[in-house]
Amino acid sequence: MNKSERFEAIETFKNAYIQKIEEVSGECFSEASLFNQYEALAEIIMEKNGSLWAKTSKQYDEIPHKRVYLFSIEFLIGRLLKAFINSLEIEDIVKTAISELGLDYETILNKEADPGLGNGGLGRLMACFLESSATLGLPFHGNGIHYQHGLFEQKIINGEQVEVADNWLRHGYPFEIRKPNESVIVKFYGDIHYDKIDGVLTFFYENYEPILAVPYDIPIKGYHNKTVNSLRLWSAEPVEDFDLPSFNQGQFMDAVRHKSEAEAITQILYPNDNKFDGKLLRLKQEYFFVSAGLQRIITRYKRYNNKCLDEFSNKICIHINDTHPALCGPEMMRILMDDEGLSWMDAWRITVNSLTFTNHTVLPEALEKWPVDMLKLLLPRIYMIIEEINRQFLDKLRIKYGLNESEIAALAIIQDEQINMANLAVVCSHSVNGVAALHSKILREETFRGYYQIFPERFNSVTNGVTPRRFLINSNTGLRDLIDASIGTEWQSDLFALEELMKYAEDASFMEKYDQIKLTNKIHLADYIKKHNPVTVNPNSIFDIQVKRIHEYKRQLLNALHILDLYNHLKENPQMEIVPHTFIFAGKAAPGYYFAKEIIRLINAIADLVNNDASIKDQIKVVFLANFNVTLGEIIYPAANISEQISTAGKEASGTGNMKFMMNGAITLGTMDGANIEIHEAVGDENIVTFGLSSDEVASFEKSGGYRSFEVFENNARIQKIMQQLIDGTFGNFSHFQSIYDSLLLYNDSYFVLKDFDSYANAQRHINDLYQCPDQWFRMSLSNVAYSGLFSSDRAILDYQKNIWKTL
Ligand code: 26Y
Repeated sequence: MNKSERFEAIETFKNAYIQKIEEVSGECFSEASLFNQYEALAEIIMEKNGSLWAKTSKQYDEIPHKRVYLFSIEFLIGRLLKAFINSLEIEDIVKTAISELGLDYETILNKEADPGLGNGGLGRLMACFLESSATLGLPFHGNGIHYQHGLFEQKIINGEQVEVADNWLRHGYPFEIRKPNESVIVKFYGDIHYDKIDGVLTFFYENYEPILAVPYDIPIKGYHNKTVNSLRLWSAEPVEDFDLPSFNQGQFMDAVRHKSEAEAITQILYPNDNKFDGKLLRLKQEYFFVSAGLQRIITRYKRYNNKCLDEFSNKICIHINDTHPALCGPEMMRILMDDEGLSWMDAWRITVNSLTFTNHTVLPEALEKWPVDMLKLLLPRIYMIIEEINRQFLDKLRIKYGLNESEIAALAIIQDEQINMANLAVVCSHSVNGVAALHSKILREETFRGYYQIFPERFNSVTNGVTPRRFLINSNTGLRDLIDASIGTEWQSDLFALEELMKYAEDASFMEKYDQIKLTNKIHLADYIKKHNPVTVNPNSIFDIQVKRIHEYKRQLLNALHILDLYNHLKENPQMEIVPHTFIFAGKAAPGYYFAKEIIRLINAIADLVNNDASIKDQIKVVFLANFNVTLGEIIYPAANISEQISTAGKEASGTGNMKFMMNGAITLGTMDGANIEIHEAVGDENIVTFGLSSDEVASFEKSGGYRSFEVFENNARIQKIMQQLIDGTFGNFSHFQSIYDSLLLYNDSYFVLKDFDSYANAQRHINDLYQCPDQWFRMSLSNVAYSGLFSSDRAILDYQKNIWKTL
């Protein structure tokens, strides 16, 4: 049988699959394990991808469009097998064949590891961008790190987060191809000497430590087309493996040490998001994937362009995802000057014209600042180049722009013996953008104010988006089928077409089907909850969900304290009735972030109290689901009624979970922050519930030293009660939450939790009322689906193409 015929009919697929199972397992079909069944399916699909992959590369080489390379230290891609199968339009055949063979499709898919090669929003956004670009057929490739261990697995033990190493490669990963032939050397430490040779200053880099960078490529398949792009992840290895017999004991130990030091670079993903901690190994990671990626891109470019780099920036765009790859600037200068022999001026022109930069956070503690001493020691040549970029830039500020010394100091790349990586990224790029309208405004007016004054043309804004394939089509098949049956399938590649759904807003039979789908999704989640947590939830209750990293600014604490208050209400008024509510949380805390871990412990303590109190008659339930990741998200988003997006205004750059919920018909309960503002605009005021201080109000309190949380406390008996409960033994004698109490009262509540409390509680009451009008609720929910077109990553990628990468 020809391989391409495998997918043409159920029978041919069955035969091919049986054969593949026997090949991978070395056993008869009936003896093979579940893992073999998964492996075989993955392999068959990879063979199909492989031939499309080769064709795509060839096409790109023949018609040389401008290529975009996305440099990111995180790519949170999620499981791939189902996405591949659906994108290849073979789901029906594969599913039916597998079931006719007496196997279970979903169970097989569940054997796949979920690669946790990212922390949260930023890494997941990159995965959405890869998927959208492939779907749009664009030459767009990712460049990142092949972490041996991804983000830790979270367990909840006695209500607390416990971290377990994530060994995602334990059983091998069938979707990557190792390409040892394309390995490159990345150099660390050492000394720089220079000499004038033929009148030209020439640099020699000696005594460096070479590390081998080996690429692993993962195919990125476009939806319902033939495009396969690449995500290239670099793995660190010792340059030479050692030859045992020739070593004496001492050399052997050195060699082993060198091997493990080399491999350490790509051993683990740093689990912090939003807190910079300046570790040498992290700096090594940043340079490692930047250098490896750029070397390879430039080598390849020269091969196809007669070794001439003049046109490089017209053909290639290197996109810097946050500051983590900001060494792209100096590294590109190094390659162009030291390896390719270009002058500083030519190298600088090519560098700036090739680089574009996106910022993802304005929290000051997240901004990367590397000590000069560390950088100088680890990357001596790169440091020299940064110094020179800085020197020339400051001269320009003085001479061309006439800035005074204090204005200049604020814009310097090197400040207080530290390299300010955001400043480096802005200076080395020709475009800087934020990820939602408000965030971009804050970048222009606050974070990069001085830069905006001198380079206004560099500043852009692109609101984030998410891929509807993963977050609706493949994960909410009920809704997908209903939409297809109602308005056709065009919306799958043009999400704006969902607006047509509004013609069903008054259609009772559509509403019935729509509500039934939501209920089915909620039952599915309820089953998952039952399996993993000691609680049974009512699928007819409101599913009110907050899933995201645990952080003070995201204010899971506000949500938790409100639940405690609601519980108090129910206890005080036994006759009171509300629509039953299930409050669902999930998310990881950075292992070193004590306060975030206390928030998890508090949520679980509240869950324990509330779920086990029969007197409130199951009116509220609280669930904390362990180990939130992309796979769990795919079960959660389709089941939500309420999407909690309640960050302190001005702090959440965009948010993307808000978009995933919206697409699945959840109603946003949110502050006017990040992309919530644009969601509000898209759906209209009547289809969202907003509350709380505006970002201007927060900023003006902050400028005057914060607000006085004690005053709020003094004047609010309900707040007094919940605060008291944190420390009075309500949660058992040993379960006090002193640090939470102190942060809210003694340390003035930096994230305005108490300040926004009443407004939030009112918003929650409003939701309770709205839910009791099914027609209105349906209309609100449908409007959220219908107006989610703007939040497709297809739209975001088109914006980048048009305004930033200039590839359209
Ligand atoms: C420097 C290090 C500590 C660091 C590591 C990870 C700093 C930041 C991060 C990750 C940031 C991040 O995920 N930001 C989120 O990016 C999303 C995509 O743009 C936004 O939607 C979200 O609001 C923002 O918090």
